[in-house]
Amino acid sequence: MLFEKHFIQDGEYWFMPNFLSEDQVIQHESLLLNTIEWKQEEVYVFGKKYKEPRKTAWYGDEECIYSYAGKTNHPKPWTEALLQLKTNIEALIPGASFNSVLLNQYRDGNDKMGWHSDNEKELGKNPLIASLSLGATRFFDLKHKRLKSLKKRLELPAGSLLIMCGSTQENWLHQIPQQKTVKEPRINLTFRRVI
Ligand SMILES: O=C(O)CCC(=O)C(=O)O
Repeated sequence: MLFEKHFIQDGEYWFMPNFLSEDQVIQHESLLLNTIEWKQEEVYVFGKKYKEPRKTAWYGDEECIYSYAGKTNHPKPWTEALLQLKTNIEALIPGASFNSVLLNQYRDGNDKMGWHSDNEKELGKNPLIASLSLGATRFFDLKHKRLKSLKKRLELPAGSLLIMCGSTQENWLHQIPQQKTVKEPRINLTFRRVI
């Protein structure tokens, strides 16, 4: 299995459309939907409380405390299935070693994730983020932080693996936009190394 490597201005991403087979996708999707402790978290934006427009969960090594959207998160311990996925992804990327995974569940096309970069200080400089998609295909948008005309729209189908690396988080934002026509759920797992 090989990655398609894409070198973009001030960044880099790698893509593998078929990291998981169709059977593996179905197995993992139903297992994760049913066994992960999903929560719809509340966040404060300019002092106002909102429910996040998706469900999330955080799993990993015990010491991986991670601040996200102004909150400190303690991970749940790895499940067998998550550990297996982590090991299989690490085997494809020389030097990769993840100690945590953030899971997002987009219940349908109304759920979304706004523009952001994974640039929290706990991830260090130039983090490598491995993002596995299951369920509905959704758009994944990228835009350069300074060069406003630089934008990209990818589609992330079930079973695909996207790696963001190099200085992508420093220079680019990404989002999962709403897609009202999508009626099925999507699950995304981003494997990370928290320092
Ligand atoms: O759902 C996705 O593909 C993106 C997830 C994401 O951007 C994140 O977890 O930071």
